[in-house]
Amino acid sequence: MSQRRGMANFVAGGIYGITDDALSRGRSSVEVVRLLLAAGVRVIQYREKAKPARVMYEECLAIRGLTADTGATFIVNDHVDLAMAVGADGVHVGQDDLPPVKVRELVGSDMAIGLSTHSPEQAREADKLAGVIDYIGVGPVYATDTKKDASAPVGLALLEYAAANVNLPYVAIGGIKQSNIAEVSRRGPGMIAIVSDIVGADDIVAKVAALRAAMA
Ligand code: 3NM
Repeated sequence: MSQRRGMANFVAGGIYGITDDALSRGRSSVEVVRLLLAAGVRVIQYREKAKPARVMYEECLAIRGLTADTGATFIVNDHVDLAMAVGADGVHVGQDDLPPVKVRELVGSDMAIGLSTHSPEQAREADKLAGVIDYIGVGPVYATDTKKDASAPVGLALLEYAAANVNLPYVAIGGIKQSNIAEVSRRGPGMIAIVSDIVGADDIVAKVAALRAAMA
């Protein structure tokens, strides 16, 4: 496990919470993060696709404050500049973003970097970047409407591939919810990332408790 900022909170079976304002039933992303922290979620990613940079900056500053107060890990999706500007613990990038080696040059040696992968080949290539990146995402496990350009679902097979072949910590993502989290957690991923089933819940704290109970 890398010693980079925030990686100590990457524990097996941990829930990795991700914001999405549009799915949050009128709650702001900052409010959603408050609820995630109240539920004991220790890794939080800010993921907003359609907001002005200044708005994202203000929200990320607030979230940085909340996560620092509770010792939770704060990761910013896509925006390397934003992650640096607010002192996030990490930045998460996709296959079509800047190459991870360039991201590492920009952010320096302390910040964690996550990289999304969508196939065994991508997971294998990403694993070779150990030392540059700190964890990979694997998915979408199931179909999802949350990510507009999501690849075809990879099913549980990519999780099984990662469990057997990937040395970096990995995070399962895509369409994971209360009804299927047990079969995901049985494949032994480090963390489980969820957007819509959590941020869209009436009671976010109760939802996180129910997800944990479903995994047990
Ligand atoms: N990344 P939900 S799938 C943000 O496959 C994201 O890399 C994916 O949202 C990937 O939990 C996805 O609502 C969306 O399905 C996850």
